[in-house]
Amino acid sequence: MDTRELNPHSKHIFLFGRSRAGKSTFLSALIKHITDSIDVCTNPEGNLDDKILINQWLKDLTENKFPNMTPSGQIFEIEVAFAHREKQFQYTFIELAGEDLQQIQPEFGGRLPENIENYALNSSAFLLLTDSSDPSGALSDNLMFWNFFNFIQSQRTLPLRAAVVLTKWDNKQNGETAENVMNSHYLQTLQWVKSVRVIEGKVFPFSIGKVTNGTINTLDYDNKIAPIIQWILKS
Ligand SMILES: Nc1nc2c(ncn2[C@@H]2O[C@H](COP(=O)(O)OP(=O)(O)OP(=O)(O)O)[C@@H](O)[C@H]2O)c(=O)[nH]1
Ligand SMILES: [Mg+2]
Repeated sequence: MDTRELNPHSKHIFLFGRSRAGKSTFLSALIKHITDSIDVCTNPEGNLDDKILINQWLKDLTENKFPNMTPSGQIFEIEVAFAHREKQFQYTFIELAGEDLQQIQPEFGGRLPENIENYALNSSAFLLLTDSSDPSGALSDNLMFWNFFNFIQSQRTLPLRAAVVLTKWDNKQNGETAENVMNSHYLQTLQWVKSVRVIEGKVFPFSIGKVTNGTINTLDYDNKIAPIIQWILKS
């Protein structure tokens, strides 16, 4: 894995979740939303691989395509700098393969690769993504989040900013609530997110839009992304 210095002028946002949780899809929608609705969006200091990835994501979205699976062993820094209501913001979203993040689980070694640890320990906020349409995977995600919290907590004493993103929400029945899903399948995660060790812990449902047979039929994510961006802007 590459080793890069963390940009000290940018707040790092760490995305955590297993393979196919929907991390890249979520992040591509977030970047597209910022590009479309906020004054300027650039990635001034990102390297070429990061820029190629962002451009590919934006192209995929305009063609209603899902992003490719993130290659294992690479760290992408998705840098966005923008002005919003006359204030300047700069964020670096850390985009990783679920395969690498899963190493936190005891059966995969029980530790994140060292340079991923470095990003995790220096991030300002954490987004924990889980596939809300997969109850059988929820149990292991709940455990994986628990292991991740324990790792962060063992290294940092201050409370952290963390939120859960329930992805693929389009598969849910009308009337289903994020609270119900958390209470049914992610009890420890919910307790942790709502505890005093987490600042402004939230649970956000998210979907890219209407998906039929694995293909994006209609993009419809802006109203789900907007409150998440508001939450990020406070970090
Ligand atoms: N129905 C539905 N399916 C989704 C949605 N987002 C992602 N998917 C499906 O989930 C798959 C995985 O999504 P990714 O965003 O690539 O997942 P990831 O967490 O980045 O996975 P890795 O790169 O392997 O870590 C996609 O290829 C889609 O098939 C969504 O909002 N709704
Ligand atoms: Mg990915």
